[in-house]
Amino acid sequence: MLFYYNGMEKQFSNGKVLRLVTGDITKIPADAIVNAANSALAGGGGVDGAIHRAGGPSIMQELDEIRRTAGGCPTGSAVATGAGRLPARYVFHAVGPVYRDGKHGEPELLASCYRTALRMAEQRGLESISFPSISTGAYGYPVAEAARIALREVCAHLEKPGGSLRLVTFVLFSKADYEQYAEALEAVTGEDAIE
Ligand code: AR6
Repeated sequence: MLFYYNGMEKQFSNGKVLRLVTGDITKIPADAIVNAANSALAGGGGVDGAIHRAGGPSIMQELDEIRRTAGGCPTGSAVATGAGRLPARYVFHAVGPVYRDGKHGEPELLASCYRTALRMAEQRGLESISFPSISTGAYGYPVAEAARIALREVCAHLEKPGGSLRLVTFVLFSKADYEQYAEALEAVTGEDAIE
């Protein structure tokens, strides 16, 4: 069932909730905040820059250590750090694909980012996680396509019984992105209804 308020919410029959809001992901409390990082884990602009600025230097210090031991993070995967001063326990730094033409594995790599972050949250017994729109800024992924992929993964996860996650929030940075996600949520929910 879809509910509309200062944002949009889908409630699953098992009580879990998917929420779409506009805003700054660094300001919204969640057990885990997902970052749209790069495979060098080197920091950057966009949401990555905002997370490091708001969270403080401890996040980059932890990433330095991960870089030293693991060398970085492959596209489609994610690594976890603490959240510094952010209103969260963890930051999951997910590496989305750079969009070329959609025929270079981009959909699967993007889906894999969301799946990996959801799995990392469940492994830690977390109840809430917030995502930005991974890959749709500097990495150029068309928002409408990315939204469908992201929402399919999250809906498939939340539909399952069990698990610790009760709330997944997409924090969209612009009204235009929010509208694309809202439209995609209607479409993905429609796909569910047909099955
Ligand atoms: N809260 C929520 N969303 C935000 C925020 C914020 N504070 N700031 C930006 N966005 P991008 P990518 C949105 O470019 O495409 C970085 O340099 C933004 O409007 O941050 O995955 C990394 O280091 C867009 O909708 O991430 C990588 O090198 C979305 O977040 C590269 O960019 C994602 O845009 C990753 O590119």
